[in-house]
Amino acid sequence: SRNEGADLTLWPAEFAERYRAAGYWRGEPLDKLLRDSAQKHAERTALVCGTRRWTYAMLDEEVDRLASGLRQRGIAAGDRVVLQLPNIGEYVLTVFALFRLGAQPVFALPAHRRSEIAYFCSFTEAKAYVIAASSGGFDYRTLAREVLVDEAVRAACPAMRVIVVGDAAEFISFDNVFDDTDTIEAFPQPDASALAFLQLSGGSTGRPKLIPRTHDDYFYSVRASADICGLSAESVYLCALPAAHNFPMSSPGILGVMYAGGCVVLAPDASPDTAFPLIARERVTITALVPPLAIVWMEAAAMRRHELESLQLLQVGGSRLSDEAARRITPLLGCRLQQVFGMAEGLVNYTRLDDEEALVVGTQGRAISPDDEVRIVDDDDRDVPAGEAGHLITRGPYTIRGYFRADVHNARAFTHDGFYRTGDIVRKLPGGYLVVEGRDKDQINRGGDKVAAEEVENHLLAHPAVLDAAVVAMPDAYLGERSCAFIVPRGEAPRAMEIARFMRERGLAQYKLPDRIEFIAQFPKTGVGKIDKRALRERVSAKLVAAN
Ligand code: J2J
Repeated sequence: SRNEGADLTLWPAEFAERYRAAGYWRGEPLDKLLRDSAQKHAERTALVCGTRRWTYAMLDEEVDRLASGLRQRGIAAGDRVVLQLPNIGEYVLTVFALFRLGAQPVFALPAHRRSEIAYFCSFTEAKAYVIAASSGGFDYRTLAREVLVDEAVRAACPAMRVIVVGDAAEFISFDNVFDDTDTIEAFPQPDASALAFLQLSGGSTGRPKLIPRTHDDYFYSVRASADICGLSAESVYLCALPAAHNFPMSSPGILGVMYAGGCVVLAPDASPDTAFPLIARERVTITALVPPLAIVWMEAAAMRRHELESLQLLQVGGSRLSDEAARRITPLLGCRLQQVFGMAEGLVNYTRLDDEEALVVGTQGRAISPDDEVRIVDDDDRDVPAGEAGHLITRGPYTIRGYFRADVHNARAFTHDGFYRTGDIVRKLPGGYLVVEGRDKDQINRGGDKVAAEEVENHLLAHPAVLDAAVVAMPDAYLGERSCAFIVPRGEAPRAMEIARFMRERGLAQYKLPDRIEFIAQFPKTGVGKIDKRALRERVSAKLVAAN
Protein backbone atom coordinates (compact mmCIF):
# COMPACT_ATOMS: atom_id res chain seq x y z
CA SER A 1 0.00 0.00 0.00
CA ARG A 2 1.10 3.55 -0.67
CA ASN A 3 -0.45 4.57 2.57
CA GLU A 4 2.33 5.12 5.09
CA GLY A 5 0.05 6.22 7.88
CA ALA A 6 -2.60 8.67 8.86
CA ASP A 7 -3.47 11.43 6.39
CA LEU A 8 -3.60 13.98 9.18
CA THR A 9 -2.21 14.22 12.66
CA LEU A 10 -4.42 16.86 14.21
CA TRP A 11 -3.95 18.99 17.31
CA PRO A 12 -5.04 17.35 20.56
CA ALA A 13 -8.52 18.49 21.66
CA GLU A 14 -7.28 20.78 24.44
CA PHE A 15 -5.10 22.69 21.97
CA ALA A 16 -7.87 22.92 19.39
CA GLU A 17 -10.22 24.28 22.06
CA ARG A 18 -7.66 26.83 23.17
CA TYR A 19 -7.00 28.02 19.60
CA ARG A 20 -10.73 28.35 18.95
CA ALA A 21 -11.34 30.17 22.21
CA ALA A 22 -8.53 32.61 21.41
CA GLY A 23 -10.23 33.41 18.10
CA TYR A 24 -7.44 31.98 15.93
CA TRP A 25 -9.58 29.23 14.46
CA ARG A 26 -12.91 30.54 13.27
CA GLY A 27 -14.43 27.65 11.37
CA GLU A 28 -14.13 29.54 8.07
CA PRO A 29 -12.90 27.93 4.85
CA LEU A 30 -10.20 29.80 2.94
CA ASP A 31 -12.41 30.74 -0.01
CA LYS A 32 -14.40 32.91 2.40
CA LEU A 33 -11.63 35.49 2.22
CA LEU A 34 -12.46 35.96 -1.45
CA ARG A 35 -16.23 35.97 -0.83
CA ASP A 36 -15.83 38.61 1.88
CA SER A 37 -13.60 40.82 -0.24
CA ALA A 38 -16.03 40.46 -3.16
CA GLN A 39 -18.72 41.85 -0.81
CA LYS A 40 -16.63 44.65 0.62
CA HIS A 41 -14.48 45.61 -2.36
CA ALA A 42 -16.50 44.39 -5.35
CA GLU A 43 -15.21 46.96 -7.84
CA ARG A 44 -11.61 47.16 -6.65
CA THR A 45 -8.91 45.44 -8.68
CA ALA A 46 -8.06 42.09 -7.13
CA LEU A 47 -5.68 40.61 -9.67
CA VAL A 48 -3.46 41.72 -12.54
CA CYS A 49 -1.79 39.32 -14.98
CA GLY A 50 -0.18 41.00 -17.97
CA THR A 51 -2.93 43.02 -19.61
CA ARG A 52 -5.72 41.08 -17.88
CA ARG A 53 -7.37 42.55 -14.77
CA TRP A 54 -10.01 41.13 -12.43
CA THR A 55 -12.11 43.06 -9.94
CA TYR A 56 -13.08 41.16 -6.80
CA ALA A 57 -16.61 40.72 -8.15
CA MET A 58 -15.31 39.27 -11.43
CA LEU A 59 -12.84 37.01 -9.72
CA ASP A 60 -15.44 35.68 -7.31
CA GLU A 61 -17.85 34.95 -10.15
CA GLU A 62 -15.24 33.22 -12.29
CA VAL A 63 -14.21 31.12 -9.32
CA ASP A 64 -17.84 30.00 -8.95
CA ARG A 65 -18.00 29.06 -12.62
CA LEU A 66 -14.70 27.22 -12.50
CA ALA A 67 -15.62 25.37 -9.29
CA SER A 68 -18.92 24.33 -10.85
CA GLY A 69 -17.21 23.19 -14.04
CA LEU A 70 -14.65 21.18 -12.07
CA ARG A 71 -17.53 19.58 -10.14
CA GLN A 72 -19.18 18.65 -13.44
CA ARG A 73 -15.90 17.02 -14.46
CA GLY A 74 -16.05 14.83 -11.39
CA ILE A 75 -13.83 16.76 -8.97
CA ALA A 76 -15.45 16.57 -5.54
CA ALA A 77 -14.82 17.59 -1.95
CA GLY A 78 -11.86 15.66 -0.58
CA ASP A 79 -10.31 15.00 -4.01
CA ARG A 80 -6.70 16.01 -4.53
CA VAL A 81 -5.55 17.98 -7.56
CA VAL A 82 -1.88 18.50 -8.37
CA LEU A 83 -1.43 22.09 -9.41
CA GLN A 84 1.63 23.12 -11.42
CA LEU A 85 1.15 26.55 -12.92
CA PRO A 86 3.39 29.54 -13.47
CA ASN A 87 2.41 32.95 -12.05
CA ILE A 88 -0.73 33.47 -14.13
CA GLY A 89 -4.29 34.44 -13.27
CA GLU A 90 -5.52 30.88 -13.82
CA TYR A 91 -3.42 29.81 -10.85
CA VAL A 92 -5.36 32.08 -8.48
CA LEU A 93 -8.70 31.05 -10.03
CA THR A 94 -7.90 27.37 -9.63
CA VAL A 95 -6.74 27.66 -6.03
CA PHE A 96 -9.93 29.40 -4.93
CA ALA A 97 -12.16 27.12 -7.03
CA LEU A 98 -10.62 24.06 -5.36
CA PHE A 99 -10.97 25.65 -1.90
CA ARG A 100 -14.61 26.43 -2.68
CA LEU A 101 -15.25 22.82 -3.68
CA GLY A 102 -13.42 21.46 -0.66
CA ALA A 103 -11.04 19.76 -3.09
CA GLN A 104 -7.40 19.84 -2.08
CA PRO A 105 -4.67 21.41 -4.20
CA VAL A 106 -1.24 19.79 -4.05
CA PHE A 107 1.14 22.68 -4.66
CA ALA A 108 3.87 21.60 -7.06
CA LEU A 109 6.40 24.16 -8.34
CA PRO A 110 6.97 24.94 -12.03
CA ALA A 111 10.51 23.54 -11.65
CA HIS A 112 9.31 20.04 -10.77
CA ARG A 113 9.68 17.30 -13.35
CA ARG A 114 8.66 13.69 -13.95
CA SER A 115 10.15 12.22 -10.81
CA GLU A 116 8.53 14.71 -8.45
CA ILE A 117 5.18 15.08 -10.24
CA ALA A 118 4.65 11.33 -10.66
CA TYR A 119 5.30 10.97 -6.96
CA PHE A 120 2.92 13.76 -5.93
CA CYS A 121 0.17 12.37 -8.17
CA SER A 122 0.51 8.77 -7.07
CA PHE A 123 1.17 9.41 -3.38
CA THR A 124 -1.86 11.69 -3.05
CA GLU A 125 -4.03 9.65 -5.46
CA ALA A 126 -4.71 12.80 -7.44
CA LYS A 127 -7.88 13.07 -9.51
CA ALA A 128 -6.49 15.80 -11.75
CA TYR A 129 -3.28 17.54 -12.76
CA VAL A 130 -3.46 21.19 -13.85
CA ILE A 131 -0.71 22.67 -16.02
CA ALA A 132 0.04 25.39 -18.54
CA ALA A 133 0.71 24.15 -22.08
CA SER A 134 4.17 25.64 -21.90
CA SER A 135 6.03 28.16 -19.82
CA GLY A 136 9.64 29.21 -19.42
CA GLY A 137 10.47 27.35 -22.63
CA PHE A 138 9.22 24.04 -21.22
CA ASP A 139 6.30 22.00 -22.57
CA TYR A 140 4.29 20.69 -19.62
CA ARG A 141 2.06 18.57 -21.87
CA THR A 142 5.09 16.41 -22.63
CA LEU A 143 5.65 16.10 -18.90
CA ALA A 144 1.98 15.17 -18.40
CA ARG A 145 2.30 12.39 -20.99
CA GLU A 146 5.32 10.97 -19.14
CA VAL A 147 3.52 11.20 -15.81
CA LEU A 148 0.43 9.42 -17.18
CA VAL A 149 2.44 6.37 -18.23
CA ASP A 150 4.30 6.15 -14.91
CA GLU A 151 3.40 2.81 -13.33
CA ALA A 152 2.69 4.17 -9.86
CA VAL A 153 0.49 6.90 -11.33
CA ARG A 154 -1.47 4.41 -13.42
CA ALA A 155 -2.06 2.27 -10.36
CA ALA A 156 -3.00 5.07 -7.95
CA CYS A 157 -4.73 7.56 -10.27
CA PRO A 158 -6.88 5.72 -12.80
CA ALA A 159 -8.38 8.22 -15.25
CA MET A 160 -6.48 11.18 -13.87
CA ARG A 161 -7.65 14.25 -15.78
CA VAL A 162 -5.09 16.65 -17.18
CA ILE A 163 -6.33 20.23 -17.49
CA VAL A 164 -4.27 22.59 -19.61
CA VAL A 165 -4.14 26.39 -19.71
CA GLY A 166 -3.47 27.26 -23.36
CA ASP A 167 -3.31 24.77 -26.22
CA ALA A 168 -4.57 21.59 -24.56
CA ALA A 169 -3.66 19.10 -27.33
CA GLU A 170 -5.38 15.80 -26.35
CA PHE A 171 -6.12 17.03 -22.80
CA ILE A 172 -8.93 19.11 -21.26
CA SER A 173 -8.78 22.80 -22.07
CA PHE A 174 -8.91 24.99 -18.96
CA ASP A 175 -11.12 27.52 -20.73
CA ASN A 176 -13.69 24.82 -21.47
CA VAL A 177 -14.07 23.86 -17.82
CA PHE A 178 -15.98 27.02 -16.81
CA ASP A 179 -19.72 26.48 -16.29
CA ASP A 180 -21.41 29.30 -18.21
CA THR A 181 -25.01 28.48 -17.30
CA ASP A 182 -27.06 31.02 -15.33
CA THR A 183 -27.80 28.78 -12.40
CA ILE A 184 -24.78 27.64 -10.50
CA GLU A 185 -25.72 25.33 -7.70
CA ALA A 186 -24.44 26.35 -4.27
CA PHE A 187 -21.39 24.64 -2.83
CA PRO A 188 -21.70 22.98 0.56
CA GLN A 189 -19.28 24.72 2.92
CA PRO A 190 -16.12 22.66 3.43
CA ASP A 191 -15.21 21.67 6.98
CA ALA A 192 -12.70 24.29 8.10
CA SER A 193 -10.94 21.89 10.46
CA ALA A 194 -10.24 19.50 7.58
CA LEU A 195 -7.36 19.36 5.14
CA ALA A 196 -7.35 22.42 2.87
CA PHE A 197 -4.29 21.61 0.74
CA LEU A 198 -0.89 19.96 0.67
CA GLN A 199 2.31 22.02 0.57
CA LEU A 200 5.76 20.68 -0.15
CA SER A 201 8.35 20.36 2.54
CA GLY A 202 11.91 21.49 1.80
CA GLY A 203 12.67 18.21 3.45
CA SER A 204 15.69 16.08 4.09
CA THR A 205 14.31 12.67 3.12
CA GLY A 206 14.46 10.47 0.03
CA ARG A 207 10.98 11.54 -1.02
CA PRO A 208 9.60 15.03 -0.44
CA LYS A 209 7.21 15.10 2.50
CA LEU A 210 3.77 16.66 2.07
CA ILE A 211 2.47 19.18 4.54
CA PRO A 212 -1.23 19.02 5.38
CA ARG A 213 -2.66 22.45 6.26
CA THR A 214 -6.21 23.01 7.43
CA HIS A 215 -8.44 25.96 6.53
CA ASP A 216 -8.58 27.01 10.18
CA ASP A 217 -4.86 27.06 10.84
CA TYR A 218 -3.81 28.60 7.55
CA PHE A 219 -6.50 31.27 7.56
CA TYR A 220 -5.25 32.39 10.95
CA SER A 221 -1.65 32.72 9.74
CA VAL A 222 -2.87 34.68 6.70
CA ARG A 223 -4.98 37.14 8.73
CA ALA A 224 -2.27 37.67 11.32
CA SER A 225 0.39 38.12 8.60
CA ALA A 226 -1.72 40.71 6.76
CA ASP A 227 -2.06 42.57 10.03
CA ILE A 228 1.65 42.44 10.91
CA CYS A 229 2.53 43.71 7.43
CA GLY A 230 0.01 46.57 7.67
CA LEU A 231 -1.94 45.50 4.58
CA SER A 232 -5.07 47.36 3.50
CA ALA A 233 -7.23 47.74 0.41
CA GLU A 234 -4.57 50.20 -0.80
CA SER A 235 -1.83 47.55 -0.81
CA VAL A 236 -0.48 46.41 -4.15
CA TYR A 237 1.55 43.20 -3.91
CA LEU A 238 3.92 42.00 -6.60
CA CYS A 239 4.10 38.20 -6.65
CA ALA A 240 7.53 37.62 -8.16
CA LEU A 241 8.45 34.31 -6.47
CA PRO A 242 6.72 31.11 -7.64
CA ALA A 243 3.15 31.66 -6.45
CA ALA A 244 2.72 28.16 -5.01
CA HIS A 245 5.53 28.62 -2.51
CA ASN A 246 4.36 29.21 1.05
CA PHE A 247 6.07 32.61 1.31
CA PRO A 248 4.26 34.40 -1.57
CA MET A 249 1.09 32.46 -0.82
CA SER A 250 0.61 33.34 2.82
CA SER A 251 3.31 35.52 4.37
CA PRO A 252 1.11 37.52 3.77
CA GLY A 253 1.35 36.93 0.02
CA ILE A 254 -1.52 36.46 -2.38
CA LEU A 255 -3.99 35.26 0.24
CA GLY A 256 -3.12 37.98 2.75
CA VAL A 257 -3.47 40.74 0.17
CA MET A 258 -6.81 39.39 -1.02
CA TYR A 259 -8.01 39.12 2.57
CA ALA A 260 -7.18 42.83 2.95
CA GLY A 261 -8.91 43.76 -0.30
CA GLY A 262 -5.66 44.85 -1.96
CA CYS A 263 -4.35 44.09 -5.43
CA VAL A 264 -2.14 41.16 -6.48
CA VAL A 265 0.12 41.73 -9.50
CA LEU A 266 1.58 38.53 -10.95
CA ALA A 267 5.09 38.71 -12.38
CA PRO A 268 6.16 35.89 -14.72
CA ASP A 269 9.64 36.04 -13.17
CA ALA A 270 11.56 38.08 -10.60
CA SER A 271 14.22 39.66 -12.81
CA PRO A 272 14.52 43.47 -12.58
CA ASP A 273 13.67 43.75 -16.29
CA THR A 274 10.33 42.06 -15.65
CA ALA A 275 9.56 43.25 -12.14
CA PHE A 276 10.64 46.91 -12.17
CA PRO A 277 8.33 48.04 -15.01
CA LEU A 278 5.44 46.21 -13.30
CA ILE A 279 6.19 47.98 -10.02
CA ALA A 280 6.20 51.33 -11.81
CA ARG A 281 3.06 50.64 -13.87
CA GLU A 282 0.91 49.19 -11.07
CA ARG A 283 2.33 51.36 -8.25
CA VAL A 284 3.34 48.26 -6.28
CA THR A 285 3.72 48.86 -2.52
CA ILE A 286 5.02 45.50 -1.24
CA THR A 287 6.83 42.46 -2.59
CA ALA A 288 8.75 39.41 -1.39
CA LEU A 289 12.12 38.03 -2.52
CA VAL A 290 14.74 35.47 -1.59
CA PRO A 291 18.17 36.95 -0.69
CA PRO A 292 19.94 36.33 -4.04
CA LEU A 293 17.18 38.21 -5.86
CA ALA A 294 17.28 41.06 -3.35
CA ILE A 295 20.97 41.46 -4.19
CA VAL A 296 20.28 41.43 -7.94
CA TRP A 297 17.61 44.09 -7.40
CA MET A 298 20.02 46.27 -5.43
CA GLU A 299 22.54 46.11 -8.25
CA ALA A 300 19.92 46.94 -10.87
CA ALA A 301 18.40 49.76 -8.79
CA ALA A 302 21.50 51.90 -9.09
CA MET A 303 20.33 53.02 -12.56
CA ARG A 304 16.59 52.52 -12.17
CA ARG A 305 15.59 53.69 -8.71
CA HIS A 306 12.78 55.84 -10.18
CA GLU A 307 10.85 52.70 -11.16
CA LEU A 308 10.67 51.67 -7.50
CA GLU A 309 9.19 54.90 -6.18
CA SER A 310 5.91 53.35 -4.96
CA LEU A 311 7.59 50.45 -3.15
CA GLN A 312 7.22 50.71 0.62
CA LEU A 313 8.21 47.29 1.90
CA LEU A 314 10.55 44.57 0.66
CA GLN A 315 10.19 41.25 2.43
CA VAL A 316 13.20 38.96 2.29
CA GLY A 317 13.23 35.33 3.43
CA GLY A 318 13.72 31.71 2.44
CA SER A 319 17.41 31.69 3.28
CA ARG A 320 19.73 33.78 5.39
CA LEU A 321 20.15 37.41 4.35
CA SER A 322 23.56 38.65 5.41
CA ASP A 323 23.66 41.64 7.74
CA GLU A 324 25.69 43.56 5.11
CA ALA A 325 23.07 43.00 2.41
CA ALA A 326 20.28 43.78 4.88
CA ARG A 327 21.86 47.13 5.72
CA ARG A 328 22.01 48.18 2.05
CA ILE A 329 18.35 47.47 1.18
CA THR A 330 16.81 50.74 2.34
CA PRO A 331 19.58 53.03 1.01
CA LEU A 332 19.59 51.32 -2.40
CA LEU A 333 15.93 50.45 -2.95
CA GLY A 334 14.35 53.30 -1.00
CA CYS A 335 11.90 51.05 0.89
CA ARG A 336 11.75 49.40 4.26
CA LEU A 337 13.09 45.88 4.80
CA GLN A 338 11.23 43.10 6.55
CA GLN A 339 13.04 39.85 7.25
CA VAL A 340 10.86 36.74 7.13
CA PHE A 341 11.93 33.40 8.53
CA GLY A 342 9.18 30.95 7.78
CA MET A 343 8.47 27.38 6.85
CA ALA A 344 5.67 25.65 5.00
CA GLU A 345 5.18 23.44 8.08
CA GLY A 346 3.91 26.49 9.94
CA LEU A 347 5.89 28.89 12.13
CA VAL A 348 6.59 32.24 10.46
CA ASN A 349 8.70 35.00 12.03
CA TYR A 350 8.71 38.61 10.90
CA THR A 351 10.63 41.68 11.88
CA ARG A 352 7.95 44.27 12.64
CA LEU A 353 7.37 47.46 10.68
CA ASP A 354 8.21 49.64 13.68
CA ASP A 355 11.27 47.70 14.82
CA GLU A 356 14.51 49.60 15.24
CA GLU A 357 17.11 49.09 12.52
CA ALA A 358 19.34 46.81 14.59
CA LEU A 359 16.53 44.23 14.81
CA VAL A 360 15.49 44.54 11.17
CA VAL A 361 19.04 44.17 9.93
CA GLY A 362 20.38 41.69 12.46
CA THR A 363 17.54 39.25 13.16
CA GLN A 364 15.08 37.09 11.27
CA GLY A 365 12.14 38.41 13.26
CA ARG A 366 9.81 36.98 15.87
CA ALA A 367 6.87 34.61 15.68
CA ILE A 368 3.44 35.67 14.47
CA SER A 369 1.41 34.49 17.43
CA PRO A 370 1.59 34.88 21.20
CA ASP A 371 0.64 31.19 21.20
CA ASP A 372 3.58 30.10 19.04
CA GLU A 373 5.73 28.06 21.41
CA VAL A 374 9.32 28.51 20.31
CA ARG A 375 11.97 26.51 22.13
CA ILE A 376 15.73 26.41 21.55
CA VAL A 377 17.05 23.07 22.78
CA ASP A 378 20.22 20.97 22.97
CA ASP A 379 20.69 17.48 21.51
CA ASP A 380 18.63 16.02 24.38
CA ASP A 381 15.69 18.41 23.91
CA ARG A 382 16.62 20.45 27.01
CA ASP A 383 16.28 24.22 26.76
CA VAL A 384 19.64 25.91 26.23
CA PRO A 385 20.59 28.93 28.38
CA ALA A 386 18.97 32.17 27.17
CA GLY A 387 20.70 33.63 24.13
CA GLU A 388 22.63 30.50 23.19
CA ALA A 389 22.29 28.70 19.88
CA GLY A 390 20.40 25.42 19.69
CA HIS A 391 17.82 23.43 17.77
CA LEU A 392 14.61 25.31 17.08
CA ILE A 393 11.52 23.29 17.92
CA THR A 394 8.02 24.74 17.80
CA ARG A 395 4.31 24.11 18.11
CA GLY A 396 1.37 26.47 17.83
CA PRO A 397 -1.95 27.35 16.23
CA TYR A 398 -0.71 27.08 12.64
CA THR A 399 2.19 24.61 12.85
CA ILE A 400 1.42 21.06 11.73
CA ARG A 401 1.58 18.11 14.13
CA GLY A 402 2.56 15.61 11.45
CA TYR A 403 3.25 15.19 7.73
CA PHE A 404 0.71 13.61 5.39
CA ARG A 405 0.86 9.78 5.45
CA ALA A 406 4.28 9.63 7.08
CA ASP A 407 3.93 8.03 10.51
CA VAL A 408 7.46 6.64 10.66
CA HIS A 409 9.06 9.94 9.71
CA ASN A 410 6.72 11.85 12.01
CA ALA A 411 8.06 10.00 15.03
CA ARG A 412 11.44 11.60 14.29
CA ALA A 413 10.34 14.97 12.94
CA PHE A 414 8.17 15.79 15.98
CA THR A 415 8.75 15.46 19.71
CA HIS A 416 6.42 13.17 21.64
CA ASP A 417 4.55 16.28 22.82
CA GLY A 418 4.05 17.61 19.31
CA PHE A 419 6.86 20.11 18.74
CA TYR A 420 8.04 20.23 15.12
CA ARG A 421 11.81 19.82 14.80
CA THR A 422 12.61 22.54 12.28
CA GLY A 423 16.22 21.45 11.72
CA ASP A 424 17.31 25.06 12.09
CA ILE A 425 20.00 26.20 14.54
CA VAL A 426 18.84 29.44 16.06
CA ARG A 427 19.53 31.93 18.86
CA LYS A 428 16.68 33.65 20.67
CA LEU A 429 17.17 37.26 21.71
CA PRO A 430 15.10 39.21 24.24
CA GLY A 431 11.60 39.84 22.89
CA GLY A 432 11.61 36.50 21.07
CA TYR A 433 13.66 37.70 18.09
CA LEU A 434 15.43 34.85 16.33
CA VAL A 435 18.79 34.76 14.60
CA VAL A 436 19.29 31.81 12.25
CA GLU A 437 22.81 30.50 12.82
CA GLY A 438 22.74 27.38 10.70
CA ARG A 439 21.07 24.07 10.15
CA ASP A 440 21.34 20.49 11.33
CA LYS A 441 19.05 18.98 8.67
CA ASP A 442 20.57 17.15 5.74
CA GLN A 443 19.55 19.76 3.22
CA ILE A 444 21.12 22.31 0.90
CA ASN A 445 19.45 25.72 0.85
CA ARG A 446 20.21 26.95 -2.63
CA GLY A 447 19.18 30.57 -2.28
CA GLY A 448 15.76 29.56 -0.94
CA ASP A 449 15.35 26.42 -3.09
CA LYS A 450 15.62 23.51 -0.69
CA VAL A 451 17.42 20.35 -1.81
CA ALA A 452 17.12 17.20 0.31
CA ALA A 453 20.51 15.49 0.18
CA GLU A 454 19.07 11.99 0.45
CA GLU A 455 16.73 12.52 -2.49
CA VAL A 456 19.62 13.44 -4.77
CA GLU A 457 21.83 10.68 -3.35
CA ASN A 458 19.16 8.09 -4.18
CA HIS A 459 19.16 9.21 -7.79
CA LEU A 460 22.96 9.10 -7.94
CA LEU A 461 22.94 5.59 -6.48
CA ALA A 462 20.80 4.43 -9.39
CA HIS A 463 23.82 4.85 -11.68
CA PRO A 464 25.64 1.52 -12.12
CA ALA A 465 29.08 3.12 -11.67
CA VAL A 466 28.16 4.77 -8.37
CA LEU A 467 28.97 2.71 -5.29
CA ASP A 468 28.11 5.38 -2.75
CA ALA A 469 27.12 9.04 -2.84
CA ALA A 470 26.93 11.95 -0.41
CA VAL A 471 25.56 15.37 -1.28
CA VAL A 472 26.67 18.37 0.77
CA ALA A 473 26.45 22.15 0.66
CA MET A 474 29.35 24.27 -0.58
CA PRO A 475 29.56 28.03 -0.10
CA ASP A 476 28.49 30.25 -2.98
CA ALA A 477 28.76 34.02 -3.20
CA TYR A 478 25.45 34.40 -5.06
CA LEU A 479 23.13 31.67 -3.77
CA GLY A 480 24.68 31.31 -0.33
CA GLU A 481 25.05 27.59 -0.96
CA ARG A 482 25.25 25.23 -3.87
CA SER A 483 25.35 21.44 -3.89
CA CYS A 484 28.36 19.19 -4.27
CA ALA A 485 27.96 15.45 -4.85
CA PHE A 486 30.80 13.24 -3.58
CA ILE A 487 30.84 9.88 -5.31
CA VAL A 488 32.67 6.68 -4.48
CA PRO A 489 32.88 4.95 -7.86
CA ARG A 490 32.37 1.26 -8.40
CA GLY A 491 35.64 0.37 -10.10
CA GLU A 492 36.95 2.99 -12.49
CA ALA A 493 35.45 6.46 -11.98
CA PRO A 494 32.97 7.48 -14.69
CA ARG A 495 33.30 10.97 -16.14
CA ALA A 496 31.54 13.74 -14.20
CA MET A 497 29.84 14.66 -17.49
CA GLU A 498 28.33 11.19 -17.68
CA ILE A 499 26.90 11.48 -14.15
CA ALA A 500 25.53 14.94 -14.96
CA ARG A 501 23.83 13.62 -18.10
CA PHE A 502 22.40 10.67 -16.18
CA MET A 503 21.00 12.99 -13.52
CA ARG A 504 19.41 15.28 -16.09
CA GLU A 505 17.55 12.28 -17.49
CA ARG A 506 16.18 11.25 -14.10
CA GLY A 507 13.40 13.81 -14.42
CA LEU A 508 14.32 15.99 -11.46
CA ALA A 509 13.84 19.70 -10.88
CA GLN A 510 16.90 21.47 -12.26
CA TYR A 511 17.80 23.08 -8.94
CA LYS A 512 18.36 19.61 -7.45
CA LEU A 513 21.06 18.65 -9.96
CA PRO A 514 24.50 18.66 -8.28
CA ASP A 515 26.39 21.86 -9.03
CA ARG A 516 29.67 20.01 -8.67
CA ILE A 517 30.74 16.37 -8.72
CA GLU A 518 33.78 15.06 -6.87
CA PHE A 519 35.08 11.50 -6.91
CA ILE A 520 36.60 10.10 -3.76
CA ALA A 521 38.08 6.69 -2.96
CA GLN A 522 36.23 6.37 0.33
CA PHE A 523 34.18 8.57 2.60
CA PRO A 524 35.55 10.02 5.83
CA LYS A 525 33.55 8.50 8.70
CA THR A 526 32.42 9.83 12.06
CA GLY A 527 33.09 8.06 15.37
CA VAL A 528 29.87 6.06 15.00
CA GLY A 529 30.70 5.06 11.43
CA LYS A 530 28.38 7.45 9.58
CA ILE A 531 29.56 9.45 6.57
CA ASP A 532 31.25 12.56 7.94
CA LYS A 533 29.47 15.24 5.91
CA ARG A 534 31.13 18.02 7.83
CA ALA A 535 34.52 16.74 6.64
CA LEU A 536 33.19 16.60 3.07
CA ARG A 537 31.90 20.18 3.30
CA GLU A 538 35.30 21.30 4.57
CA ARG A 539 37.05 19.42 1.80
CA VAL A 540 35.09 21.06 -1.00
CA SER A 541 35.30 24.50 0.68
CA ALA A 542 39.08 24.18 0.87
CA LYS A 543 39.19 23.24 -2.81
CA LEU A 544 37.10 26.29 -3.71
CA VAL A 545 39.40 28.56 -1.70
CA ALA A 546 42.48 27.03 -3.35
CA ALA A 547 40.98 27.52 -6.80
CA ASN A 548 40.43 31.23 -6.23
C1 J2J B 1 17.36 31.67 7.17
N1 J2J B 1 16.75 30.53 6.81
C2 J2J B 1 15.49 30.61 6.39
C3 J2J B 1 15.50 33.03 6.73
C4 J2J B 1 13.46 30.28 5.68
C5 J2J B 1 8.07 32.69 4.60
C6 J2J B 1 9.42 32.78 4.34
C7 J2J B 1 10.15 31.65 4.01
C8 J2J B 1 9.53 30.42 3.92
C9 J2J B 1 10.34 29.22 3.53
C10 J2J B 1 8.17 30.32 4.17
C11 J2J B 1 14.79 31.85 6.33
N2 J2J B 1 16.78 32.88 7.14
N3 J2J B 1 14.94 34.24 6.70
O1 J2J B 1 7.50 29.16 4.10
O2 J2J B 1 6.11 31.35 4.74
C12 J2J B 1 14.92 28.24 5.85
C13 J2J B 1 14.88 27.51 7.19
C14 J2J B 1 13.46 26.98 7.24
C15 J2J B 1 13.23 26.61 5.78
C16 J2J B 1 11.78 26.56 5.37
C17 J2J B 1 7.43 31.47 4.51
N4 J2J B 1 13.54 31.60 5.87
N5 J2J B 1 14.61 29.67 5.97
O3 J2J B 1 11.50 29.33 3.16
O4 J2J B 1 9.33 25.61 3.74
O5 J2J B 1 15.81 26.45 7.14
O6 J2J B 1 9.71 28.02 3.68
O7 J2J B 1 13.31 25.88 8.10
O8 J2J B 1 10.62 26.61 1.79
O9 J2J B 1 13.91 27.65 5.05
O10 J2J B 1 11.68 26.44 3.98
P1 J2J B 1 10.30 26.60 3.22
